Amino acid sequence: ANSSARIVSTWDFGVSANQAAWQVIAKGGSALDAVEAGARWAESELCNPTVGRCGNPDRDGVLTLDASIMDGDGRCGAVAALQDIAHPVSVARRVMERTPHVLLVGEGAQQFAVQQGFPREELLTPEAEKAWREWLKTAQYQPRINAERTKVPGNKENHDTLGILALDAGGRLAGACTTSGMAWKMHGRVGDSPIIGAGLYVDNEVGAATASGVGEEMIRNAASFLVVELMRQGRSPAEACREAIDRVVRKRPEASRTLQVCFLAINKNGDVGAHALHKGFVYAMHDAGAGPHDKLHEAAS
Ligand code: SD4
Repeated sequence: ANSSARIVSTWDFGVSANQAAWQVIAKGGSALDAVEAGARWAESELCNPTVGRCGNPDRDGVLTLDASIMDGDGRCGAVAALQDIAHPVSVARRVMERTPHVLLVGEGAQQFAVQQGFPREELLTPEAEKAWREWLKTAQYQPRINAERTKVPGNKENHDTLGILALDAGGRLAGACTTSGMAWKMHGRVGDSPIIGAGLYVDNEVGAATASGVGEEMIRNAASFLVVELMRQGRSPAEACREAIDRVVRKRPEASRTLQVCFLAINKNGDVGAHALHKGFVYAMHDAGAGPHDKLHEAAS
């Protein structure tokens, strides 16, 4: 693969997602195929409370999944509030490639997935159900910042939404996002991850951005689009992510003290940057460079 090819992913499990994605890039595959492979890894291999199977359910005990995929040429697809389908990112890609639409939700998204041959299966694990029953005792919705994550690598609680961005050997960009959303959300709540421009945005002319954290803030600020547009105006990926965080804070200074928002971006030259509202956001980078290929980086905050 061309030495400029590069993959970045959110959080510590991004290391493994990048490896799955890199196998595609190493064979000369496209950024689009690579990000789908990385997201599929997270949806199936990874058992954590915020992505795919093993995700925590909503406050009614229902596990609903959100995902999106976007190609640098502007094509995109997404699914939201999808139940009982293990690979929302691949359903999102089918929405992009086989429908005239961008976003399918709920029952309609599931119907489409089944028509496309995706099996229906129970994804809620006994552990997630147990965690939900435990939560019901207080039933308080309070997303945690998880600033302690970097001190406990590999910790089971140590995971969140996967956002993955790739630049392939042909200089093309693509991105994907997959999540079970905020634990204990209201039934029907949709986060930023399946909203193009909020949790994910990709433009071959400029770069790509993805987000993790409390999705309402990303939607409010069209945040991933904002990051890409700031790069278009000449900001580096790191500067663009920092300015987008500033925007989040300016809009809701009070709320910003207690919720986490994280941005990760890459430009078309392969420069990577990130910024988070609070400490604790790490991202993984993989490229063809010498030395350790898989490095975790802590974002400034
Ligand atoms: C959401 N952004 O649904 C996702 C959740 C997340 O870290 O990223 N958590 O709002």
